[in-house]
Amino acid sequence: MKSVFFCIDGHTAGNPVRLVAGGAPLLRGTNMAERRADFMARFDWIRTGLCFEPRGHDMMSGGFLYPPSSPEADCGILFIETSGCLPMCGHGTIGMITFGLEHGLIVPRTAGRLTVEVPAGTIEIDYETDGAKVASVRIRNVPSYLAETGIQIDVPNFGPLTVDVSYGGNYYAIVEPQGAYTGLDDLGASRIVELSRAIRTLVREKFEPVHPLDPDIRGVSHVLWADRPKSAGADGRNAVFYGERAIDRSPCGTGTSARMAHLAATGRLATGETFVHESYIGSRFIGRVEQIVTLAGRPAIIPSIQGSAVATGFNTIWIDRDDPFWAGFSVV
Ligand code: PYC
Repeated sequence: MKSVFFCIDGHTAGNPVRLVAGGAPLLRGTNMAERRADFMARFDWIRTGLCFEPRGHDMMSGGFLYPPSSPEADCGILFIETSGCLPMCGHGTIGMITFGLEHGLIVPRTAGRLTVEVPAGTIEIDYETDGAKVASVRIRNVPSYLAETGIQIDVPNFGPLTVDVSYGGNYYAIVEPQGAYTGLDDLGASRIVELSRAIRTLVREKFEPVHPLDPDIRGVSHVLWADRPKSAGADGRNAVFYGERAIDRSPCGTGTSARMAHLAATGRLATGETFVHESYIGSRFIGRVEQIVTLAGRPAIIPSIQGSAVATGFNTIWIDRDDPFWAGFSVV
């Protein structure tokens, strides 16, 4: 049996985005959180088949557009990635909104504005065009908050670290320069991946965050290494680890949101202030603290993230059950 998926491939600030424009399964559920649960229970083979080797790679990320459940929204997004079906993905949203608008899959009711349902909640988008192209997309993200501070871990062959956990649509263990961690360039990509896996395991042993409004959103999935900016005009740099071997090539939308919530909660970023975040490869998102809110009684922020994406081609991919690697594989 062959299942065929028509994809628009591209990238947001360097990180891959695969918008699956044809072949989305019909899902049960009245909102994107319920549809995500149904997809994970019945269709996870589509994610692994499209994201893992041999059809994808360690960083592969993307998703599907679905009709919204509320009449106020323009569309829904279901995210797929090597790390799972994320509640929210910033670079993925910027890419899928860009490709969807450029190829007529999303037709806005109000030019320049969209309301989008994602598993983590509802986000507001505004975007700018340049002719037929989408020049930039800004996401007003879900409430983001600092979940825990001062988690002490001892990383084998590295040393002790004190880590905070912050939420920006996913939960991030945030490592700031300290002790043996003197900066991203001193570590290099392979060492960041190796250490991140150990750090994620050690943090998970000590703390399991649970979203105060949605218990299905839980657990530290990503590790964000914070660093000083490298180029003029940036306020910070990061490397976000996800899956088993990926470093985000973009500055990471939910990571930037989590980092802004972390900085705001520790008095280092004020409401209305921008935060230009550089990625490991030097691409940028412009973040901003839009509003201070409360999330089930906890102090939180509404962050925005702005960036741009480029489509690189159409890709018709099939998954054939006769292929021994039909569901994909990952070499860890
Ligand atoms: O941009 O939110 C993001 C993201 C999550 C994982 C990779 N990118």
